[in-house]
Amino acid sequence: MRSISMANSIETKTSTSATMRRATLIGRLALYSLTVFMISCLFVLVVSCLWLLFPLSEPLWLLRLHRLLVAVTLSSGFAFFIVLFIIHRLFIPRQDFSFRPLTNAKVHVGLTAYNDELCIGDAVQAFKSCPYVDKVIVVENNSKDNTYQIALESGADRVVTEQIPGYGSCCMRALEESAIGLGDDDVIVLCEGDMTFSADDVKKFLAYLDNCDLVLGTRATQELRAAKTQMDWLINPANQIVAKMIQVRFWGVRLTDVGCTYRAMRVGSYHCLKKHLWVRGNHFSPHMYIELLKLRMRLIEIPVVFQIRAGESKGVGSNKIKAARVAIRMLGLLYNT
Ligand SMILES: Nc1nc2c(ncn2[C@@H]2O[C@H](COP(=O)(O)OP(=O)(O)O)[C@@H](O)[C@H]2O)c(=O)[nH]1
Ligand SMILES: [Mg+2]
Repeated sequence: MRSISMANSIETKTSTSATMRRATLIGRLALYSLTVFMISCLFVLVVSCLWLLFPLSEPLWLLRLHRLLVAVTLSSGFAFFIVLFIIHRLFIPRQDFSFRPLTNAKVHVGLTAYNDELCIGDAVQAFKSCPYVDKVIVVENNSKDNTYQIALESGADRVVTEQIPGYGSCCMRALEESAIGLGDDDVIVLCEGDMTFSADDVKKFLAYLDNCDLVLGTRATQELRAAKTQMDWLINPANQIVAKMIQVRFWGVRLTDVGCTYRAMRVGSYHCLKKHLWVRGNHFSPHMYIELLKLRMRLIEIPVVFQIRAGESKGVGSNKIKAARVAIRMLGLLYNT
């Protein structure tokens, strides 16, 4: 097999900073031109509707505004096409696929928990009985209930209390704690301890880690989702839209979900990434892989099973107001990246 690239674990080492700068500039141009295109399409629609309201008088200002908006729409759409399909292809080197088989890799799972006494015990036991998993570490976020004791009694190898509140704080600590005692070619898995995800999916993550730095779960696959989960009629498509915007910025990667905690990473790649992680809130999930993509590391998204949460949601759940706030923060991250 000729083109198997075993050598380099992390693309950062081979990517020059000039390539990274070019990728940033071209990615931003693509994202901004698409944004202008979408906004101007919306305005063209509004002005066309206004026109219908003034069928006889046809005011001149409306005609001029309409012409201007159509011109902006056409030119931004054209710019988007040129940037993405011509400039990107010409100036950003293609990444060859990579194959670095995981041989006898140890796997540590970090579970997040916050007032999750109803589910953390079952989650720990499920991951402990998974044959691929060596250790299960629970990071609870200063819970007021019995999460700590139940996690310990259920067989967690370690239970740690993270004092700084926030989903992102909990995830960062879970990654850090899971990496303790592991070598660069071992694996850390991040998951929620709320029983929405399945321990049986660990084997899927391990299979794809041969080819990348981070394997990310997606909850967007209907065939793997319980009938009534928090990924409902609005949260699911909204997640997919934000994911596609990220995809435009980092053209080449394929994304369909922005809020899935379940993911697995090579420890060596995590050590390169961790100094770039800082988001403590609910928008940590895309922040982690946006930083990874900025470093031109490899990411593969895979479908995972998604079930109904046991106990009350502390994050977004299916709350539309919270979801809108988190989506705005995620887009804020993306546009400033
Ligand atoms: N929102 C939130 N979640 C936290 C916090 N600390 C830990 N978590 C954990 O992060 C995960 C995500 O929260 P969850 O309630 O499941 O939100 P959902 O997935 O949007 O329903 C769960 O495992 C929580 O227990 C925190 O301070 N805020
Ligand atoms: Mg959850």
